[in-house]
Amino acid sequence: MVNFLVFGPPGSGKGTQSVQLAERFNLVHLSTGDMLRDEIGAATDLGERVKSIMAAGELVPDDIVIAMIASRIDSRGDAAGFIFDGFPRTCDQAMALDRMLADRSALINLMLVLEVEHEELVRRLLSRAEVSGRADDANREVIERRIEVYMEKTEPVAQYYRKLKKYRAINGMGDISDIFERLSVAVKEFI
Ligand code: B4P
Repeated sequence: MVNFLVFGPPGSGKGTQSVQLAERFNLVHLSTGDMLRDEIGAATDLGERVKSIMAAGELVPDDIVIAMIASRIDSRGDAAGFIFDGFPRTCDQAMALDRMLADRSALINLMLVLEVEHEELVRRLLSRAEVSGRADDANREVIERRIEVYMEKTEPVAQYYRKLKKYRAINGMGDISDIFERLSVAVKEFI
């Protein structure tokens, strides 16, 4: 099993690129953002609980996302590997993920970190808001808060994997297809 983290600030292209990487390399794509939005869309108790947290640009509590990921990993025991998109976002999530994988004699092979300039992040998210209807893309204040939360709580996760020598910076500026090729070159080293 080979496992990758696609990492970066909001709007860096994690979701966009993860879908394509999963398809090209026959991996299972797990996005905690998509899972949470599905819960909101289905108006489940969990969805109702996280709706306002996400709309404010804050992180959903660790126990919720860790449980969601654990159940998806369990249900896809046959997978050749996973692309984790938007998870882990805190060091506690990272340690929980490492334990989950270790229990299955697996590990994270590489963290792919998309690097994108601040103004470009804001531009992408504001333009997605026009079509997605996502509450958390809708105004600049919330977008800036999401980037701030990333710097405070999520950026330390990159340092965690850097110490494990699993960190790979990828230029996330430019055409989606060019970025995809850069990511693919890194993934191919492990497949
Ligand atoms: P996510 O769903 O992970 O959303 P995101 O950070 O905004 O990134 P996303 O992957 O969707 O966007 P992308 O950069 O691909 O999280 C949303 C919220 O869920 C979080 O704020 C949090 O509240 C909660 N959450 C999720 N996971 C959590 C966790 N583990 N713990 C706690 N809370 C959690 O793309 C953005 C836009 O840019 C798109 O419109 C795309 O088309 C465009 N784009 C991409 N690449 C481009 C390029 N090269 N050029 C131009 N446009 C590009």
